[in-house]
Amino acid sequence: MNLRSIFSLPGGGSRQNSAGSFNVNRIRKDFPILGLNIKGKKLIYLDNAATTQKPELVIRAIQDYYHNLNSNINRGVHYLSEHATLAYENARRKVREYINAQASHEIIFLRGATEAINLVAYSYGRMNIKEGDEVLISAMEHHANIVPWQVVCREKNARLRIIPMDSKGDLILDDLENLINEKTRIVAVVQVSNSLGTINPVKVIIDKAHEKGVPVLIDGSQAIPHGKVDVQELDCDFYAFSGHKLYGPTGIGVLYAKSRFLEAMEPYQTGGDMIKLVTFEKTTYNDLPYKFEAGTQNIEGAIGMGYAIDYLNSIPFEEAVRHEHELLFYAESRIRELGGIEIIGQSEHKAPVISLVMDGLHPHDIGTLLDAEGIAIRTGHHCTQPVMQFFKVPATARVSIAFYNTKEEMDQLVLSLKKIMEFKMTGSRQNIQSEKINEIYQEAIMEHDRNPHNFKACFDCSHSDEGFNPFCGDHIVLYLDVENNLIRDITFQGELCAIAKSSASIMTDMLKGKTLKEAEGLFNRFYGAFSSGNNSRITKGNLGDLTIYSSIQHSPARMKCAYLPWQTMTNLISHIGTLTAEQHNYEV
Ligand code: C6P
Repeated sequence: MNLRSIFSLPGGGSRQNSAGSFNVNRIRKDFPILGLNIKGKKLIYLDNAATTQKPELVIRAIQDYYHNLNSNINRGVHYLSEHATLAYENARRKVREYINAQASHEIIFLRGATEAINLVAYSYGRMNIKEGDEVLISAMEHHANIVPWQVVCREKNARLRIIPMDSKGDLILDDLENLINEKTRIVAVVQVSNSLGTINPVKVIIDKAHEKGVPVLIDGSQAIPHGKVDVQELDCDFYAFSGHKLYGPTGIGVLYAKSRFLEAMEPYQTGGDMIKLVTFEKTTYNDLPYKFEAGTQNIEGAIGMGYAIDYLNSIPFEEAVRHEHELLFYAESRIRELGGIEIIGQSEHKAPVISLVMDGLHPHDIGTLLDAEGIAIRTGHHCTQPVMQFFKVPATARVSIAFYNTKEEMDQLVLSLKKIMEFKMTGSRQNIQSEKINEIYQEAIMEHDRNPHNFKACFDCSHSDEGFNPFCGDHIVLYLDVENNLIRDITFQGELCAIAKSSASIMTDMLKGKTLKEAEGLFNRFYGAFSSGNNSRITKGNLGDLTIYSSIQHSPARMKCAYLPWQTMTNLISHIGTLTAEQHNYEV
C-alpha cells in the first residue's frame, strides 16, 4: 500500500465519507491521557506530529517489564536476562514484520530518527563521500536530515544539494535527472513533511536514484504513523523513524537498512556488546544488528514499541488512516471558511497536518490562546527553519491529527480559532473566558503589542545587533546609540510575539538615558526575579513595568520570549566597541 495513494486526492478513496466504519470513541478508551482535563477544559490533543499518545497496552507493557523482567540483555545466563533478551528480540521481529524488512538483523534499535540518520551520515557518509561529491536532500527536510549531512559535507569538502519545492509545498522533481548525477553519493529525503504535511513521491525518487546506482535514505518519522510502510516495496536502502510518533515510548527508534549496506558500514559507536573479541591490539565487531547497538540498550523502549505495533495491528488501521484524513479535510475546509487564516502547505497529497498563520498574531500567541482552551498544538519552526524561510514566516501554529481525534474536536478547534481572531481584531475577551488569558494577555501587554514604543530602525545609532529565539522563530534587531557608556537612544524592529514585543517596548522605554551598567543590572534583576521562582522579590519598586510578566513566570517557554530583547541588549553591550550599526546591513 502506497502512502501517496492512501491520501491521494480527488478521485482517490480517501475523500469519500466512510463515517461510521471507524469507532473513534471505542479507540479513545485505549488512551488514558485523552480523558484528562487541563485547566478545567477537556484536553484536545493536536500535537501528534511532535509525539503521539500511548495506548494502555504500551503503558502496561513498560510497567510489566519493570515489574517482572528488568535486567540487562545479551549478558546474563539467568532467567531475567534470558527472558528480557527474548522480549527485546521479539520486538525487533515485530518491527521487521511491520515494515516488511527481509531480515530482523536489518532492524537497528537506536534512540530515534535523529540518531538513525546520524548513524548513516557518520558511518556510510564518512566512508563513501569524498571531496567534490554531492549529497541530495529536499527543501522540506527536518533539521535531523539536514545537519548531519551538512557536517559530513563540510568535513569532506562535498556539496549539499537541494530538491526545490513550490509554493504549495510540493517537491519540484523536473530537474531530478540532473540533481542525481555521477557525483551523488546518497539521496536523503523525508517521506512526509512534519511542518507542511506533504507526502512526497519517494518511490519516484528512489527509482530514479537507483537507475543511477545511488542509495536512498527515507526519513519516515511522520509517514509511518499515517500509513503502512513496506520497505521492500519502496526498495529504499535506509529507512529511519522514531517509536514515540508511532504510539510507542520515547527514546527508541529504528534504522532499517539493507544488509549489504550494514555489513559494509563501520560502527557509529563502539563499546560493550557490539564486539566479538577485544584485545589491546584490536577488536572484532559483532554480527548484525549488534554491531550497531553499542552499550546497554533502551530495553523497555524497544519492548514498548513492539507492543505499540501489536496495538496498531489490532485496530482497523486503514480505516483509522481514512478517519484522520476526513478530519484533515473537514478541519481545513472549516478553517478556510473562517477567513484571515493562511494554511502553509497546500499539497494535494497531505498527511493530517495543518500549519497555519494569522495576520497580526504570532503563532506562539495562537498556541498559548489555544492552550487556554484546552487545545494542545505545536508552535514554532518545527525544526524546519528552511521551510519557514521559504514561506517567509517566522513560525507556524501546527495542528497535527491522530486517529483518536474526533470531528467534535475539530469543531472546537475552529470555534477557538474564531474566538482568537475576534480577540485579535477587537481586543475583546468576551468569548475567551479563561483566567489564564486575562492574566497573560493583560491589557498592558496587548497595548504594547498593538502600539509598540520605539519600534523603528535607527541607522544613526552607534550599535546594533540581532537576537533570535530558536524555540519560536522570533527575531529582533536592536539599535543602541551609546556615548560615554550612556544609552542616548534605543529602538528595535523584528518579528515578535506579543510577549517579546511588549518586553522590547518596555525595555526601550526603561533604558533610554541609563548607563550600560544600569541596563545590565536591570536585566539581571529581571532575569533573577523571574527565574528564581521567588515571587516575593517581584515588586513594582525594583522592576517597574516589568512586573506584568509575573503572570507568565510559570511558563518558561513564554519567559524566553520576554527575555529575548534583554538578552539581545546584554549581548550587544558585551560586544560594544567591536560592532557598529553600519557594519550590520539589516533588511528592515
Ligand atoms: N519532529 C515535530 O514536532 P526524533 O526527535 O529523533 O524523534 O525525530 C526527529 C524527526 C525527524 N524527521 C522528521 C520528519 C520529524 O518530524 C522529526 C521530529 C517533531 O515535528 C519534533 S521536532
